[in-house]
Order: sequence, then structure tokens, then C-alpha cells
Amino acid sequence: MSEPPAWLAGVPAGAFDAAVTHLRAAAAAGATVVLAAHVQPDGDALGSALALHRGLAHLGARTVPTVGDRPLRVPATLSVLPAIDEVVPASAVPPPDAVDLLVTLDVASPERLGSVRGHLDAGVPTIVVDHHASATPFGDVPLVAPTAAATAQVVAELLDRLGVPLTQEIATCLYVGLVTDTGRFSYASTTRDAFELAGRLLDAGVEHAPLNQRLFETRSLGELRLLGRALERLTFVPDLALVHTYLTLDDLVASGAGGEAMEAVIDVVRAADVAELAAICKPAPDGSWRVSLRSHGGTDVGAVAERRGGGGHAAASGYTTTGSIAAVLEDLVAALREG
Ligand SMILES: [Mn+2]
Repeated sequence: MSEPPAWLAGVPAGAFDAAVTHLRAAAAAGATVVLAAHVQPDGDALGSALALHRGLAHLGARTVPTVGDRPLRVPATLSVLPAIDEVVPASAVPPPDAVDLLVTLDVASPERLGSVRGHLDAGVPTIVVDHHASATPFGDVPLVAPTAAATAQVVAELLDRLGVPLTQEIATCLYVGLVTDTGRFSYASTTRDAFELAGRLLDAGVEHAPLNQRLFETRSLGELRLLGRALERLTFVPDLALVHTYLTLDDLVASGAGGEAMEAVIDVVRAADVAELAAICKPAPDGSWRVSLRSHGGTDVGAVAERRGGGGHAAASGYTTTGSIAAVLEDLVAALREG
């Protein structure tokens, strides 16, 4: 037996016991449990939701995995997730009075629930499963592990405590969450615990090589064309060591890429050798902008994003804003100069 994961020490006292009690009762009653990943879902959010979906269904609950984006848009690479076709559009989620329990996965603030927020606001009992240090407290059970590298680690521990067997499908969902949120086990957040879980997941039958090929080495032509447009606009702000760029709705049309293809661009932008900070402004259909920030360590971009009404980690964060792209970029630079 390996030692318990070190990140457990950061979880609020009693949160695991409370979550297990709620979920056991829900499963025993055949209750309806909505599992909500954050809007613009990534591998950790959807992998965590679908692992719990399979695990709770095994115990007898009626689970509804969903994302509060309307319309639902899932990154093409996440088609590797077992049960991805079972994700329910937010418009088809049962109304609050027909839902017994809400579990949020990788959702750092109520805003990140999108249209599922209505269930939280209507008073549906809510368990928050997350690993964001900057998480805005909400819900009834804060199962939040600020030093875990991925929400998938918290879900793995939760499923163990619920006595759910680690099937190949569940392990694959957890692996996708773990490998994406750790940057293929490369970020500083990747500790021994992450590698130990990865070992268990491989033992459970995860085929990591083809998964990684699809997740990290495969892009559509549209995505590559969109990346080209973002790279053409790279701007360097020397005093901040900031490299930033932006995309427009026209870029999405011209490239043929889906909006979710914008999520991967920041990973290329932040590779610039001069960049201590990287940012991209991504357009939303309603005319607002989603600003994504990355830091190599000197600046806490989580704090910067929080001051603009967003959130995230010291190294990766984001916020939503409005205005002309010139004004948005000017304000971004001002926010970073404040530190
Ligand atoms: Mn995550």
C-alpha cells in the first residue's frame, strides 16, 4: 500500500466524509444527480465528471453529466473519453425540483457553471469537487484540494472511498483529467501522488500511448489555421515580459475551427522564449472577451484575474470582460503592471 496522497492535508476537515455520506444516500435512493463540469470544459473537468458518472451509476444513482454551455461544445480531442456521448446538453438537464443533488467538477466559481448555475441558486444540495486554490466558496460540501494537480485526483480518492471498482473506462476518464491538467506530468503541481495515480490507472488498463497521441499530437487543419492567425498577431511588451495575442469571431469563420480550438492557442504563445507572462483574448458569441493568462512564476496571474472578476491559479487564470480589443488589451497590460 502506498501512503495517502499529500494533497489530502489541504482538504477541509470532514469534506470527504460528508461527500461520501451524501453520495451513498443518493445512490441507495436511486436519486437524480447532476454532474456539472465547468463551461468551456477541458480534459480534467469532463474526465472527472464522466468518471463520477460511471462510478455513481454503478452504485445505483441516476447521473446526468453536463456542461452549462449553450450550445454544448466539446473539444474534438476529448472524444477519447468513454461515455462522452452521454454528456447531456444543459437545455435537457432536469429542472431543479427534479434534481436531488448537484456535484460540480473543476468549477472554481458559480459563474463557471454557466446555465447550470440556476440549480445552485435554486437550492439544490451541492458538492463542490475541485482543486483550484482561488476557488470562490459555494455549495454545501467543499471537497476542494488546493494542492492537488487535477480534480481527477480528488475524484479517484472519492471513488475509492465509495468502494467503486476502478474499471478501464473510469481509469481512462481519470487519466485524461490527470494528464491534461499536469501538462503531461510536467507542471510544478505534478508530485509523486500524480505519478502514483497514473501507475494505478495504467494497471487498470489505460492505453496511454494512443490517448496521448490523440490528446496532444493531433490537430485539425482548422485549428492549425486558427493558430496561424493568433501567431501573426503576437505582441511583446518588454517591461512585463508579456507576449499577448487575440482572436476574432471572423478568425473562427475563416479558419473553419470551432470555438473550442481557441483553448489550445495559449500553450503555444507561452512557449516564446522571452515570455514570463502570456495572454490571449478570445471572443465570445455575445461580444464579450475571455482573457486567458499564464505565468512562468514571477507574477500571480490568479490574483490579477480575481481583481478583474475571474479566477484560477497563480500560473494559469482567466477573466471575462467587454469593450474594443484595443481597450481590452490596454486594460490587460494595466492589470499586469499592478502585479
Ligand atoms: Mn482542473
